[in-house]
Amino acid sequence: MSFETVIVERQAAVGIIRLNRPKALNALSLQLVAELNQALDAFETDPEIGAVVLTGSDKAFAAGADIREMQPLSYVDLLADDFVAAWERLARMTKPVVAAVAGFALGGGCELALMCDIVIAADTAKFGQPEITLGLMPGAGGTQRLARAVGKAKTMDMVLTGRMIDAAEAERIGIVSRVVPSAELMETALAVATRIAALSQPSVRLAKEAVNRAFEGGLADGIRTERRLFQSLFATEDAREGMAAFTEKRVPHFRNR
Ligand code: CO8
Repeated sequence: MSFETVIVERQAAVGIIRLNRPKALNALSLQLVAELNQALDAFETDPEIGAVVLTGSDKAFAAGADIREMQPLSYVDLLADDFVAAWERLARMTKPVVAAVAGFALGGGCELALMCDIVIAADTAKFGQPEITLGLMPGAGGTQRLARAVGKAKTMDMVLTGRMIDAAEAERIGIVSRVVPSAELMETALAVATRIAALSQPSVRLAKEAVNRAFEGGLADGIRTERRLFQSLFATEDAREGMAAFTEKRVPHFRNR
């Protein structure tokens, strides 16, 4: 696959997508989102791939939607062509996606990170929802996913003031899973993705689905879904193998069945 605005690579069972519009700090143009989606589709359907790492450059994960592209659009244009809907592809991935974030993750860039399952940040990372400073507001799930991730106090602070927070604060409030020195960012994200890709894929997929359910509906519905998914894993050979390996004190050999 060859694209203009993303670079796609693979390392064993891990797919790597690097956002690549360096002159615009990886602003998320229509072309970039379309190419990102094609790359995600390809990894989603590739049986050799068990997890994906999404990253940007040292300076920017992504500085938001492309403001130059949005500037001429009217309300009616957005009603007629719901281009924000294309952004949701990432959130619909069934395979785990690890975000490796260095530099700016702003606006739609922060929202993309929030759609990922695990966010590893370099100590240089800066997160923010600055749309309010443009007379706008977050439009790709930011108000909803951020509120679920960090609660009302921090969400209102970020969304209503547009201030940026550093990696340490992002970790403290729950946007980020781990902060590492920037030189170790990709190595760490790849290690996390490689570890996940080596596990039983049915259990990874259903565990991801169950955790996501916690953020989509009410508690009773989430608990019920979790129980059904947990029960269904007892139909897999991998669960038999995993439990047998534990009791036999050996390493499990998962075959994704
Ligand atoms: N869109 C378009 N171009 C951008 C963007 C952007 N979001 N961010 C940076 N650029 C461009 C700059 O215009 C500049 O280009 P040029 O050299 O041609 O002038 C280049 O990238 C470098 O940027 P700066 O010179 O500004 O770099 P600095 O290091 O001085 O500043 C900042 C970096 C602080 C990140 C600054 O660029 C900035 O504030 N960028 C805008 C951040 C922002 O407001 N993001 C939110 C955008 S709105 C949004 O994301 C809404 C999402 C809604 C859902 C999706 C709907 C499509």
